[in-house]
Amino acid sequence: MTEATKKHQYTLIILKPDALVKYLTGNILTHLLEARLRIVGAKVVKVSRELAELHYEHLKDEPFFDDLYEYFSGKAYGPDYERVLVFVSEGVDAISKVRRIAGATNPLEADPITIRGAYGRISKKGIMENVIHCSDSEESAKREIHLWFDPDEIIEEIYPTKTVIKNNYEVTEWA
Ligand code: IDP
Ligand code: MG
Repeated sequence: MTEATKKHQYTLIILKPDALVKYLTGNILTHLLEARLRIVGAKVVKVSRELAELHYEHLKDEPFFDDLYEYFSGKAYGPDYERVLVFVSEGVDAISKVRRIAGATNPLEADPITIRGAYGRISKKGIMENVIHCSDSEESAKREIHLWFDPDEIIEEIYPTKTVIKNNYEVTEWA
């Protein structure tokens, strides 16, 4: 890729509950270091059904969505793992770099050197437990970052914001 076509991008990365169950956080972050990205936001989130339906809006009417939610929320693993670790990362060609390191959606088809190929599996219910989510385009990165983060949880102003008054306090929201 030439200098001219390289693009500075943001991407949303989620370490799904199976990453936490298997204590893979360190390993996965080490893989991601290869992309030379800077983390500009990070937090632990308990995923509600509403958030899952918004995040996976393209899948919410699929027959497997209930099982996908059980997995993605961590309910499948018990209360200690009902959480995900969410990051916003920034860097040159961040979206395609992270997608490449993450690997194909189906862990059985993913290259074994990718995160999903190395650590993913298909559950007994047929859910692709593939350890990591990463945005697949600039449009979805923007949508997902707006969904998961408030502007003041990100260290830089990466998208336009506005200030509103709520209960007599000034609050910064996405514009
Ligand atoms: P992606 O995560 O590679 O972007 P999507 O098609 O957006 O793939 O699907 C979101 C997630 O839903 C996948 O990562 C996987 O965990 C699960 N998933 C998607 N399609 C299927 C399916 O056909 N069967 C079981 N699980 C699926
Ligand atoms: Mg996707």
